[in-house]
Amino acid sequence: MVAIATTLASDWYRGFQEFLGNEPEFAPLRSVFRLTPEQMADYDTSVEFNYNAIGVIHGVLNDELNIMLSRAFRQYVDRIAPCEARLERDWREKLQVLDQLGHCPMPPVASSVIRRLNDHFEKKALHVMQSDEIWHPVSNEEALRHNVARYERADILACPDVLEIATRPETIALIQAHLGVLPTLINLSCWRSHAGLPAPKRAQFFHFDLDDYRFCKLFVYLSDAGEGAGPHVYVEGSHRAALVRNARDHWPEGPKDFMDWYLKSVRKTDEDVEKAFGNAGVRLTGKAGDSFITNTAGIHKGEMPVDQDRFLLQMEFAATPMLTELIDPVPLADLGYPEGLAGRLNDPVTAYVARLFVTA
Ligand SMILES: O=C(O)CCC(=O)C(=O)O
Repeated sequence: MVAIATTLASDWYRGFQEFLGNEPEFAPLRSVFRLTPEQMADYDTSVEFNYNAIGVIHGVLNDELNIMLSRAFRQYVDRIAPCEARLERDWREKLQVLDQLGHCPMPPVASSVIRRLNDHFEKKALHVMQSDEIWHPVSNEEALRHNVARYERADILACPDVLEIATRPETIALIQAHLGVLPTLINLSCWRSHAGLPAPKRAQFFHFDLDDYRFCKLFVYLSDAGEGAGPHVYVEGSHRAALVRNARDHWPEGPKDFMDWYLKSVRKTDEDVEKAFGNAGVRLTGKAGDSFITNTAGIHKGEMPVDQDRFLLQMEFAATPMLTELIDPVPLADLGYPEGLAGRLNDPVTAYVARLFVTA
């Protein structure tokens, strides 16, 4: 059932490995990407390799390596999915903010669309993670007893508004400019965070993600997310190696202690984050329909709601096809999307972006 998704990923990584082998400009990357194309073509081997390499590259805080890697991804993807960067003039300011701060506001989603999304998901089953680390369907009442309850990928994909929002040309152009490469949509998530629970869990603590070599997330609030409703909190600039190096060099207990804290304590306290970066993040409060992008390689959390539940849609884009779930793309015709969206998803550039989710 997952042969197509894994083949899509394996073919990409094998092709990238061959590309590196043939391009003298990228010879320095060969000591990092040291597998053969055949090894990269084995899905399990490439997953293990990539997760390890992503962590190592994040931890060495090396700008030159990151710049070269971005250039290599761009040149490789330009060959398999040629695409002119089409960032309109009035979006360039957004790009600067996103590059600099690690987050930027996006145009709000219309209230009629937010209503449709709410209506759609109200009829779908929520799932919670049980002690076996597997997501199980539960009643809405039971879901309220869990910090976070999410919807399944098939139910998310069934709502055309989700891919309509994810594949807007100006959004893709902005993300392409930020990541330095035409992105691949690697994840669609939709979840409710519940108020009134005793303690934060998982992503409700500060952390950074290691989801790919370069990646970012598009958020849409499907409910109001005011102060008591668990807004997204982001430490500005913490996606940049320079800021992390600066924090490392000023950490009172020394650079080694900082790196141990930064890399090894998966969930970070507000106090430690403030000690490292001089602040405990900006709180991205908003109304239903408000939308923003964050580069979650920077330090962030979804605060535990205190007095109001929060409902959120999130779409993740990455430089490489790092699968987040072993689920095959669905044939476009099976989804019954409106003609305009289906037409957009048939365009070769959008088809590349969304290929882990929909296929021709
Ligand atoms: O819920 C949020 O606002 C943050 C989610 C998060 O931490 C993540 O996507 O990595």
